[in-house]
Amino acid sequence: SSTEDLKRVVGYKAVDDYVHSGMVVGLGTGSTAYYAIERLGQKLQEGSLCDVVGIPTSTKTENQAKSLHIPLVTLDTHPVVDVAIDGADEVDKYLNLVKGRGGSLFREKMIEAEARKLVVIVDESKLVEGLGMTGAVPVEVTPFCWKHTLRRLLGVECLAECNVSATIRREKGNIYVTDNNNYIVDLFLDRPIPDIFLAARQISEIVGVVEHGIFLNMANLCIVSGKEGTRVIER
Ligand code: DER
Repeated sequence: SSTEDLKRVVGYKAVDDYVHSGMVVGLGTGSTAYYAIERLGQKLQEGSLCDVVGIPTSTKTENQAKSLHIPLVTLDTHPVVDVAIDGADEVDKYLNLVKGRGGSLFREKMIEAEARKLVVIVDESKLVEGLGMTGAVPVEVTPFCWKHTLRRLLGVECLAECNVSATIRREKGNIYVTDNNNYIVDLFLDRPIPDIFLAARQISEIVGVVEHGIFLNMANLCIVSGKEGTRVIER
């Protein structure tokens, strides 16, 4: 089946198996989370779910949820999230993640950090041995002196042997601006991150860094779809 079918299967399964009436649901961002949001809208519309409110992790997700008439709230009024459902760019065997290639990592991490259960939904192409090899490790940075922050990111001590390169993310030639009016620096490594906990800490210590796309010890389970069907990996 096509990759879209694989995304739809896990998106729908996440809602069918983990969202119950009365829940506060963190709504992820990306082409896989898209299907979970679609399914939630469907079930609220048909009445098989009720009294569910969503907390969107991006304006893109907010717009999709609004078009499906999913009632939306924020962490300010609903600080406890019963379940969050989101995609990922990479998932390792401990369910540590790389996220943010879609540009929404800050709000995703803020909302998913409050989730009692984070359900990650991926097609099997996202499963990796070591993090940081299939593409960018995104880092949200302040616009103020972003070149200085980019230079500091190039020098993260524990990534010294990974030959790090870094680019400011652009969209149609202009610097990409996140929902939070920040920029994104994409880090590229030529080998997997040796110590992801140390890397996460050293990246966060750089003052111009707002947040990064390494999500450690956050996912509770991961629903994976592949040619042989779907399976659930628990942490
Ligand atoms: O950018 C993000 O954090 C997205 O959730 C990304 O990690 C997954 O997007 P995809 O489902 O479109 O691959």
